[in-house]
Amino acid sequence: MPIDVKDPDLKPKTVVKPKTERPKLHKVILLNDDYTPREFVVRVLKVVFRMHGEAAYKVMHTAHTRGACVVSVYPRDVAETKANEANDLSKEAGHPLQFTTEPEE
Ligand code: TYC
Repeated sequence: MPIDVKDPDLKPKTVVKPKTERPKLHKVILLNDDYTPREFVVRVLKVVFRMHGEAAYKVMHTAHTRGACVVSVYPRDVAETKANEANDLSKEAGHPLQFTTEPEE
């Protein structure tokens, strides 16, 4: 006998909704300080966050004038790795420059 696709016994009785939500992206935030040279901030933004000159300068300048600036958003592990990398470079160079991460709303 051929399969009758309209046969109620063959229809799914429950609809399974996938429960997995997309994991939140995390912001990397650049904090201003009074001591780190502007050129160093721009260099870190270029090297660690792969930003081009003008965009890096704008982010640095926004943090400088407003106190902080979102650099970019990434999956949590990438955001934390990049923030740590940037903080390590700053520490090694003897600058107090700080990057933090936080989940997006
Ligand atoms: N405010 C620093 C200075 O005047 C430069 C600076 C900019 C430092 C942005 C940190 O996130 C920063 N030398």
